[in-house]
Amino acid sequence: MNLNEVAAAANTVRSLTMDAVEKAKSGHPGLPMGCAELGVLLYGEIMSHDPKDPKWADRDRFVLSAGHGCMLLYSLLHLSGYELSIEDLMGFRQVGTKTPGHPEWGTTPGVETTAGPLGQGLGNAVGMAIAERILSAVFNTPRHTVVNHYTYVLASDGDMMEGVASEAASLAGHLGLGKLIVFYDSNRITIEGSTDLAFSENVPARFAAYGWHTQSGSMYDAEGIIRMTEEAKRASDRPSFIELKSIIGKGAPNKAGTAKAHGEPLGADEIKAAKAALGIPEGAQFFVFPGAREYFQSRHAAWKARHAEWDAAFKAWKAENPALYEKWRQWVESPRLDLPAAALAEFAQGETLATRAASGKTLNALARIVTNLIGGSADLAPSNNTNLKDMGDFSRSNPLGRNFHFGIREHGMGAISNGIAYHGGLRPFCATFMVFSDYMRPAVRIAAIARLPVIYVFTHDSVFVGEDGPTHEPVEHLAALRVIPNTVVLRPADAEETESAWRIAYERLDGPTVLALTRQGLPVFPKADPEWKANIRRGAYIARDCKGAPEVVVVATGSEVHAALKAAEGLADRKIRVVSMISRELFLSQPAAWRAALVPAKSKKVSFEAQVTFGWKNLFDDSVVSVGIDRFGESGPYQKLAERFGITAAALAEKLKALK
Ligand SMILES: Cc1ncc(C[n+]2csc(CCOP(=O)(O)OP(=O)(O)O)c2C)c(N)n1
Ligand SMILES: [Mg+2]
Repeated sequence: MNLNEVAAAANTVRSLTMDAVEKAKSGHPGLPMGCAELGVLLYGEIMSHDPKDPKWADRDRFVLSAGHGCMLLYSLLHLSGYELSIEDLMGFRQVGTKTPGHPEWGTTPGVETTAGPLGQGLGNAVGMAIAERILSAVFNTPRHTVVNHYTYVLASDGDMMEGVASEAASLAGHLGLGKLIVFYDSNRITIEGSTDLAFSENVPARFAAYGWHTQSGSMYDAEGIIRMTEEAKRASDRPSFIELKSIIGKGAPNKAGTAKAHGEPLGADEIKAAKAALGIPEGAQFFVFPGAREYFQSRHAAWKARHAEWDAAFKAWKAENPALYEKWRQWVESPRLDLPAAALAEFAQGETLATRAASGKTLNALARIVTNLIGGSADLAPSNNTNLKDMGDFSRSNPLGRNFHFGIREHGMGAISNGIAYHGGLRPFCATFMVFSDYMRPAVRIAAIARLPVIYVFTHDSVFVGEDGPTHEPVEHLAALRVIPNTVVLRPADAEETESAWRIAYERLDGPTVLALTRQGLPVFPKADPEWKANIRRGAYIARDCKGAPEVVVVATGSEVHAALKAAEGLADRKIRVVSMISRELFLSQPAAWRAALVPAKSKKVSFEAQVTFGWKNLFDDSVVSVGIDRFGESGPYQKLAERFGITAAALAEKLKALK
């Protein structure tokens, strides 16, 4: 390691950051300037990566959890030779560039996560380290190692304060994820000023209590950082936490060490002074110090050699283990299998079971076919019906277990599931009561932004939870989940629809999918549409029809469909069509003519769903009559609640009779 070259590269990060933020007239110079040396060491000395092949399966992962510091990441990706030009850096924070205001997965080569909401990245990294643990156990053989990489994180004070990071770190410690190494940028400054305002705990002691290996040192001691990283690797039975005392905005003569350096351009005068102090020629913009490029260029041969070594090992492994390679192909290279046409689980007409129970059966059948499907619940597996029978528990000692026990940590569970999805090779699902989707919503939102194919099993999907009362009864949650772009919410109406729902969820790779499932039993009903299995994929189908054009179309979802069917049966003299709408998003994505054929413009429209009525007018028009529950629930037997809130066949029939 040539310390002069490292310094030149670090000061180049400072130079590029100051100018990019100044040019954009917005951004966060403090973290990149404060952590420039660590960044250079990570990309130049510590990490095994290949800028020419950013998707190399066995690369080390780097997660910038403090996503606001993304000029650090962009500068390093540029300098180390990823496809990110100096012009790209000049386009920082502009529309349509590869350098958005916070890192976005899929937008910039080499960016491993969408980050910015503090704490999420650390949670993602735990998921990545879990994925590495699993894949290494599945694919490595006594003769060959094809999965062997580290997950590095740079996290800030804000990351340390957020609950999601604590949840994820607690689980990481419990699981002993030895290949997870977190660097803590301990600059003791946040937006409002010193962390003395609100944060005085001993952070390394907290991580030690979680079961992590911890060390402390200086951000500006390059040899110390290398030494501590080696030490962290040696502590292979625990994740590692390295606190690095640092100075926010280091290099800015007046603003360094203050909140002024956090999140705004330094300003012309301060930049001028900083450039003079750093030795940047007067007037130079986006200046790259002599030696900085050379430093990274000198690394390319080593990176290439390491990658070639892996290629050779992989080739030999593949030749010796064709069956294992076939698994690799299905898991890692082309991550979706075509499912057999036959039903994953069979259900008899008239059989009554909760959709969560039907989901449990279907999920188990699916997991036997899709061998990289893994997941679990936040301590509610018996209620969510997510237990994978005879597939073991993932734990410190059993990396092959496919059932995850996330503990009562919904937010951490969401972030970790995202990390597993980012990593690749595995298909994650996770579960809780629908009402607690709020506890993990920020992670669901990022899954949606990054279009991660995470499957959420949210059971107990209405006031029909019953006796547990309003705290446990979701009323606004379907609306709240449906409103997230790129997300598909599926609310199946019986066991057969649940089987279809799992297929739709599994086949969907461009965003998260929610399964909204009942606690209470529902009868399996005969479907009027002989093509229902095809049409349900479009979001809706005709569950019961009338002769000729319908006078009324009742659009019901989930548990309300069978009540709607009963109501329509009792009004046999009326022309009533019942549509089961498993997904509003899928329905809305269909051509207008198809939608109008299902729900004709001339018919009266009634929506029927045991949650808030918000959104149904948007789906059709103002004339829609919405039967729902626009208030919080109550505690009591669910049949009584159904009567109280008017979500019964009888109550609906009265409404239909009264329709003008
Ligand atoms: C969940 C979340 N809340 C709030 C913010 C807004 N925000 C961005 S950075 C920051 C805190 C900055 O302090 P620190 O994390 O120590 O970063 P530093 O200033 O040291 O770069 C805040 C509150 C955010 N990005 N995410
Ligand atoms: Mg800070």
